[in-house]
Amino acid sequence: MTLVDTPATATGGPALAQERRLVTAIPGPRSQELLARKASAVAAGVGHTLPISVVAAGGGVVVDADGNSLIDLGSGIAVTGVGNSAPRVVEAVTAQLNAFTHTCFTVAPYEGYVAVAEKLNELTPGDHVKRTALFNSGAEAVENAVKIARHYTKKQAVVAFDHAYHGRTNLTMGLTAKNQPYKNGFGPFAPEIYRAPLSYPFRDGGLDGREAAARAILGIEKQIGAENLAAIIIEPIQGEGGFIVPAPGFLAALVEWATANDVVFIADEVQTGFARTGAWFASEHEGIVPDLIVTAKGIAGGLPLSAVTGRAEIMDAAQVGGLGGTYTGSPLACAAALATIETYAEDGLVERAKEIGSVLIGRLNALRTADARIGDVRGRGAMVAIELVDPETGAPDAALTGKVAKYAHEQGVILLTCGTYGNVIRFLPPLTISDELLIEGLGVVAEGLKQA
Ligand code: PLZ
Repeated sequence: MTLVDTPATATGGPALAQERRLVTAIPGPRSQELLARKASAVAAGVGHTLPISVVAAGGGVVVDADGNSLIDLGSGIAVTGVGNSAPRVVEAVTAQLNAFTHTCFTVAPYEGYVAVAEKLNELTPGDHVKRTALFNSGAEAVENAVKIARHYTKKQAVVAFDHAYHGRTNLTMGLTAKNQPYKNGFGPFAPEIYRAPLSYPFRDGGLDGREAAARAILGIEKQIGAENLAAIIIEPIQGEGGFIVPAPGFLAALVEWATANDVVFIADEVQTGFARTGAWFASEHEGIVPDLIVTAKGIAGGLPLSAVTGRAEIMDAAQVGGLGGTYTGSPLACAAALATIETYAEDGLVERAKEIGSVLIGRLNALRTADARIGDVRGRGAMVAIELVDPETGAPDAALTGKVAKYAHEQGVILLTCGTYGNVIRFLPPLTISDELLIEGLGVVAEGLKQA
């Protein structure tokens, strides 16, 4: 018996034929076989969106074991901005694999980690002196940002926002807003976490950014008190919560208040970071300089890596040995990150994200004009969403959203949904996707809306 029935012998990367190709129904027989094995081997709580067995991916497509080629509008949730198996990443990781695979940076350091820290210190907003610490996952980096902020301020409370998503570990479940499926039955959650109202222009009844910030700040002052508050953590554009872009001025007013009150402002740029929004970091669109910035996902072309970067005096507050972890800043992930960052810069992918954004926003707005079920089109760069509603009442329409997503999956398009009310379709294509594939994918979504 072989351990793997369907070895991933296919070569991925950008050389893969860039086409949507359906040779079986989805799922095809080989994918069904894997899903049956998954059901009997993998814990039921680990779900999947697409019923396929992936063997290769690259450019703007994902290929399954039956030979179907799907248009990728998800990038593995905003991870493969440079595309799957991006050539520079493959080369750098292969070289690192041949040199050494692990020493534990806190036992015996190596250059890759330091070079990634230098790059992040240079690329993130603000020209103050910075330091970086590396971790494995977004949630782990968020936890460490909170640890660092508490240590520096000698305060304990943390404020997160309505619709926030920060992870699935215990502290980050507490920061995450949505009960199902993330929190239900998994408590008790960590203490000293408080929730403030967000700026959500589509559902805020005309509140502008400054007014929404004043509402949040009043609540914080009355219910917590700045003298107890270590940090405010917020996604500059909310991801899982529904691609909510706060009204202009909201983030800047929060930063201003935090700075005046010895509260650390943490930007969670796990989903928005690294060229995704048409800037290196989404904070730049609002002209804010976070004290700490958390990154992951798009940082390393698919290898697990995350980071906290921020003001040297805050980052350096923790005692030696207070930050670390066996695999944090793995040499393989660091090699991948350096190659990934080089790819964004050398291949003009920040600009490409803007172009993808114009294609998406233009076509989705045209759809919206003709279809009142599309209540809102929003986002920046290659991070765009539509919110689906009942045209009469404006109530969220999760059922319609589910139908459109299912249709897209059956037609060979990887399409993700999100939102507190499950009524948002989000577009997160790799920045290496062609306009042709992107437009074809959007066409499938439009057809799904028509048929639903
Ligand atoms: N902060 C803003 O978007 C991860 C979650 C996927 P990890 N979002 C995708 C899922 O269903 O688990 C995310 C994020 C923001 C933190 C995280 C957490 O990052 O790398 O998944 O831990």
